[in-house]
Amino acid sequence: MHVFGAGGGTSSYREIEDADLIVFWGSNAREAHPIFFHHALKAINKGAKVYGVDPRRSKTAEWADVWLGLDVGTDIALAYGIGREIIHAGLANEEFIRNASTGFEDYVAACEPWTLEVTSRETGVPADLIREFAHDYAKAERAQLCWTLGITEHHNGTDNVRALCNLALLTGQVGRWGAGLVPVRGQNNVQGGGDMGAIPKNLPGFQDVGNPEHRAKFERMWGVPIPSKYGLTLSEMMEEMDEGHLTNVYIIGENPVQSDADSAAVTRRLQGLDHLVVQDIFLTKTATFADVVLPSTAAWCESEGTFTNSERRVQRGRKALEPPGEAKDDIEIMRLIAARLGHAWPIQTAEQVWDELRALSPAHHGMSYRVLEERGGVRWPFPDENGPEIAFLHGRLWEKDPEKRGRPAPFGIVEHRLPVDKLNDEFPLRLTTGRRLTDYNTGVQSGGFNSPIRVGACIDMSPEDMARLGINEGEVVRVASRRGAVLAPARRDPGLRPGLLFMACNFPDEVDTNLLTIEANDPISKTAEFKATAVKVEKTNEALPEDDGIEDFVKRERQNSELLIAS
Ligand SMILES: Nc1nc2c(c(=O)[nH]1)N[C@H]1C(S)=C(S)[C@@H](COP(=O)(O)OP(=O)(O)OC[C@H]3O[C@@H](n4cnc5c(=O)[nH]c(N)nc54)[C@H](O)[C@@H]3O)O[C@H]1N2
Ligand SMILES: Nc1nc2c(c(=O)[nH]1)N[C@H]1C(S)=C(S)[C@@H](COP(=O)(O)OP(=O)(O)OC[C@H]3O[C@@H](n4cnc5c(=O)[nH]c(N)nc54)[C@H](O)[C@@H]3O)O[C@H]1N2
Ligand SMILES: [Mo]
Repeated sequence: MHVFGAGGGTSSYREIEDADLIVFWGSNAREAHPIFFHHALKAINKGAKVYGVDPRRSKTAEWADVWLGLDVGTDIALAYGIGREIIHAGLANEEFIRNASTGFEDYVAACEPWTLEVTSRETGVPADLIREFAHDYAKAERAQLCWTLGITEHHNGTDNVRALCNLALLTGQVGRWGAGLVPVRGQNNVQGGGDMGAIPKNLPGFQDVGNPEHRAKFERMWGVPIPSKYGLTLSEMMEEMDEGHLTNVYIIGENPVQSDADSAAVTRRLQGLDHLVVQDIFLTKTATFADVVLPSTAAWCESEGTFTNSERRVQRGRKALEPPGEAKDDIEIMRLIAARLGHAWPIQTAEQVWDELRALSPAHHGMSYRVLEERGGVRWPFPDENGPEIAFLHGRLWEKDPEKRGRPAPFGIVEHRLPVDKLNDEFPLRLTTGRRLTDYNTGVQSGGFNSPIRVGACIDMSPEDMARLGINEGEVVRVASRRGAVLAPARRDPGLRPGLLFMACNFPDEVDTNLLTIEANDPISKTAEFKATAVKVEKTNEALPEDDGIEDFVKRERQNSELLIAS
């Protein structure tokens, strides 16, 4: 958004098939984005070179021709080192820089200290690999730079993203077919959530709440005044709960007791509320703290609607199963609540919701259900029903005519700063957290199934650390951070460098990973530093609790939280 003026990936899935260089930077797409990765595989089959930039030799890094195994939280240093090498080797795209960017001089100055030697020392990546990356990325005809949470879930995630955008501006690897910046979205419809205005600053269609014209348009349609004040992000809500300003909370389809950093603090806040409502398709751990649970048993396959994926393609979702019993879908529940609050919403169906959005959001205006059906999905912006579709964004930056080129993209001068949770003698190991193929987010929707390829809850350790600490594979160990401790069986992973540990965030029923993590938020995105926790690992005689069904689960969770609060 800051650099190019649009908060979305620049390229379409199909384009990666034609890329000759693909970078997965802090992205384990092999496990987390299998569909997208299959498009990448087509390019790999055609000979594309792949780089993996990840502290772990992840499943994706295993597919890479070159793996840059950097220390957690040193991405900005690495990007500067690459940038400096590109500049000094005379590989910068001077014409593109002149026409399409601003702030290049300052960027050159900021790169200058980051020689290959300095960068290598700071990041742990061998100098020759940094050099190889720089030359390949600059010389590639079409390079796709894909990143995800390894970049964004840090106290300086926004700065990290700016550092990667700098590399694309430096080389002109953006705004062309096959060349782009691709932050692959997390969930099947996280882009759609943003499109619909589930962002504290936005009305639907990325229209700023602060803009009186936008507000007036929505006020006319909705018949109510809209406050000009921005809403709160999730982490700001947590702060407001601490301050006692936010006392009533309504959670729809989210499980923050397990998914937010520093679970003990989250639990304490939810228990301190005057009133908590949870609307979910399962009785989650979060729901066990609710005053009212609204069972929304109409899941994605039981309701109509649309999904917007990472390439901004809106597709129809169709009801494949009848919802069980008297289950209502989320629209119906909200409509009934609105009615009790004295507002008779005329809208009943997903299509009516969609048509209202189309009337208000120019970028979605042309996407009627009919067009979505006929075309099998359409990418925004799509203002006109007959209009053409735009595959990649920011092609304007290549226009010869300065007027058509529009606002130039600024280089970002960012500072390399190490993670907030510092390593020391007491907490000498770096824990990073993330995903496994067979499990999904907090495990609510994917937990409890058996599969031979399922890894299960555990802590991954390097063979060196296991030997040093005298830990055997499968042995239950105690992992402790400055905030809490968990028990987990140890698993040997030769893809981890000594000093680095990995835990999935997918198995909180068995192991509450987020009891360990730190609530250090990026000042702009407000995302927590899930990817960098300082921990220690100790041998223990304690055993893992047995699985004992939902009633005991609820009882145990309540007891646990009381203990946590007491402590
Ligand atoms: N199977 C499965 N797929 C999923 C999900 C799931 O739960 N299960 N969840 C979905 C969601 S919501 C999301 S957001 C996406 C996330 O998709 P990804 O971001 O690909 O998943 P993660 O495993 O969280 O993190 C990616 C990588 O970041 C690396 N990393 C950690 N620290 C650093 C660092 O400092 N620098 C760099 N360069 N890398 C680092 C980790 O080692 C990890 O391999 O996945 C989606 N897809
Ligand atoms: N340590 C650590 N923590 C992390 C991360 C990490 O990498 N490491 N990743 C973070 C990321 S990227 C994400 S996205 C979050 C995910 O965090 P959450 O969003 O809290 O996790 P989910 O398990 O996806 O929870 C979604 C909930 O929605 C419910 N649900 C599903 N369909 C419907 C529906 O149709 N209607 C309603 N009402 N409910 C429904 C599900 O039952 C589930 O309870 O976790 C974050 N937490
Ligand atoms: Mo996510």
